[in-house]
Amino acid sequence: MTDYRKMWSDLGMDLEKHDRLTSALPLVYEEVYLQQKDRPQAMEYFDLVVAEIHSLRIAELVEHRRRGGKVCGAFCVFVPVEIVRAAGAIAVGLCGGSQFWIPDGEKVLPRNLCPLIKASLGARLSGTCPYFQSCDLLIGETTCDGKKKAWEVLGEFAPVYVMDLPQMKRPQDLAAWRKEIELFLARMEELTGCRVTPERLAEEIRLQNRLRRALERLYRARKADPVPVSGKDVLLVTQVSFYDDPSRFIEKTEAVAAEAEERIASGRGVFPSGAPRILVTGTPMAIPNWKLHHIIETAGAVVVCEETCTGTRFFEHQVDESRQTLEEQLQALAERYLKINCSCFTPNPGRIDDILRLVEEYRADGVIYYNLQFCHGYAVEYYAVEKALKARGIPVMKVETDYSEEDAGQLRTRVEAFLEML
Ligand code: BJ8
Repeated sequence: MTDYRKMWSDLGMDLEKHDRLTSALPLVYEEVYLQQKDRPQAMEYFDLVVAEIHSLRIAELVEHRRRGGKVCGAFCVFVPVEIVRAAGAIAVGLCGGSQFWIPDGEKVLPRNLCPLIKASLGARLSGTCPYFQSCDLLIGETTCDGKKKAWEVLGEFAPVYVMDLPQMKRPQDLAAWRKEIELFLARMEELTGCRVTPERLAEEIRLQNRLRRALERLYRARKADPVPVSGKDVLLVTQVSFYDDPSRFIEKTEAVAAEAEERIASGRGVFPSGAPRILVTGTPMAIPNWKLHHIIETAGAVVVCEETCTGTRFFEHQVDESRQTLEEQLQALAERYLKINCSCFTPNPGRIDDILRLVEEYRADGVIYYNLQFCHGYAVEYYAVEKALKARGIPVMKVETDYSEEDAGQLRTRVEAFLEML
């Protein structure tokens, strides 16, 4: 097996601390993933990705940079990856999902802040995330207050560019967002020294649309009863999409989807037919945050859909491929991205419509509202979501948690009680 220590050391990582981070992962993965019964065989690829999460893909990024290419890191599904790639750079997702990074994050951020933000900055400060270390530019965005202010702190440790995302969806907001995407394109061209042509952009738009369709196809399979693939496995696939090479990811995801479709045809499932079906909605779950899904799926229920940014908000809606000129393409990108219903928008009725639609499409028996601690946008929006669900007689439960395992027992008890009343 290749020794990647030199590569990590060249990236300026803290090897001793990194050993501590990675030593825990195989055990957790074994318990959460490998002990599941009858997983699709095509999930083997994703097991390999996790086993080699800090090596194989990083070696590709290192090679890309060795040849003069750039790597950009992002923290939000609003960042138009198509533009990053059309400028010749590689985009990777950097949201932190590990408790390991929290103490380092808390050295520069308040304790009562969303764990996703603390872990993201902690990953950079601790020098234990090779993705962070491989980035030439970090791309922040003005979504929630916590993130927006955290970029100022992060800027002290690495180059950061911030996209100004509007917080409403009026025509003037679309125009402002379109302009912001144009500025972003110029920044990407400046970074890479490559001009973004309509031809290159069209290619990347098609590629990202294919990636979205591959995820959509996999999600569609979850509408069946019995469910052919676990929620945990699909969550992992979605999480990996933020790191992997897009073409390879599409191929591997379609393989899982094809296997799931074969299972549907033969009536085979990973959970018994009639197992309670749960829709999870709320804040994103960055790798290796599998806590809630693991609790739900070891309590006898199955997660059939995630209305989150590591779920449908990431892949729903295509970018219109019929636009020809750069001007038109930027408009198409602005339109597609502004359809994402993040709670940072006010008002945000589209998210409620989405949740109601998805409950029906995926035949969910109940909804679990997943709220990372101190994420105020989603916490406040719970009021409207709960009201809409209750009006239709759909059971809903709110879970507010962080990345630690301290509340796992208590959460399990609450989830089990919720499942019993479905
Ligand atoms: S589009 S959900 S990826 S901002 S959970 S950091 S909102 S305090 S991650 Fe997000 Fe983009 Fe919105 Fe999606 Fe802040 Fe909330 Fe933390 Fe969040």
